[in-house]
Amino acid sequence: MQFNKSEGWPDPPPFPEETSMTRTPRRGLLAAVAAAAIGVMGAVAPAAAQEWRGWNIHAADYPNGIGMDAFTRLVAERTNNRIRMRTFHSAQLGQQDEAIQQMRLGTIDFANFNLSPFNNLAPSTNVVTLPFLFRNVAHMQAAIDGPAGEQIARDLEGIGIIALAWYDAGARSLYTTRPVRVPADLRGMKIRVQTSDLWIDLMRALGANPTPLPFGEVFTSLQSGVIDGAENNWPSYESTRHFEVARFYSTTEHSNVPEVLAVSAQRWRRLNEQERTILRDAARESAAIQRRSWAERETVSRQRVTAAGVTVIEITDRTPWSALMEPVYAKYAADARLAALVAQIRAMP
Ligand code: GTR
Repeated sequence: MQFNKSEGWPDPPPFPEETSMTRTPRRGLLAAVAAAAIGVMGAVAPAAAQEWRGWNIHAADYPNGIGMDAFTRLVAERTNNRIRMRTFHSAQLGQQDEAIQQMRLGTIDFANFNLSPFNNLAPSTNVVTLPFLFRNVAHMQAAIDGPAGEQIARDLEGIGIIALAWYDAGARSLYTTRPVRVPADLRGMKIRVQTSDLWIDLMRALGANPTPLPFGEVFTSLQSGVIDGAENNWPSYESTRHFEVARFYSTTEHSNVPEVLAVSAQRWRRLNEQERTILRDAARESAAIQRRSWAERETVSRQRVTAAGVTVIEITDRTPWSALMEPVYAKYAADARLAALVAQIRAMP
């Protein structure tokens, strides 16, 4: 079953276009007229209602968008529309690194982020990015819902971001314009990575030339030959149509880095305990929805790209790949705290 608005999620309440940052006197007047009209219609719109702006890199029908829409709907319902959130899907508010900065400044109020773009800002996020650390999805979920999540939430709070729940992002694999079966095939190939030192070192350790680029530039960079490949999970490979320009997908499954649903500390500080509980509960419930939707979408995306003629290169023996990762562990899990966390994750049943 797909979780989408047409099957169970009613439309959210109308959301005024302006925010305190964009409002002009004329638009302010229009807003006042609209608010008065709502009042006349008897809808509950208390004067102190807050309007929050949310960032999502993916399209609305991607599992993360479905999770975020569930989150905002639950919060609106449970606060009687006092906290009204609008998610700007498809990176309308900018690319990931800018969005992180905006969230720290409080001009974006909530967002779903992959944890890799935090690698250089929040040290413990490096641990869950580490290659070949998790045995499977259940192992990753146990770590992020447990000890890894606790430390990452603390580190993120230190940079002004409050983690509420963790979303799935599956396993990331390589996709390229030429077949890649063994690490030696990557020699001389320019592979896009997220903006993170760990990712640069990881790709270098595999023998490729790492090229950090925003997600939104990958398609044209593949098309124009600026890069020879990238790496991501099935749903991102499919939804971005990268599969049309990089026709080989090698199932390296080298990283299972999860994602966070988070709120700006600037907003969080001004919430009371009851509101915080509402947000935390809604976020956790949205994560359950996102994870179910994720599992379904992985299968669907794989089917779609296979039907479109992509060559899937099954990597059954990952030892030659993981054997090259020692320098990455030596550099990014060297610190005592992070090394202890890696050991704790490895020891998990
Ligand atoms: C996706 C992830 C995005 C973004 C993207 C990327 O899997 O959901 O948030 O991090 O990968 O590679 O930039």
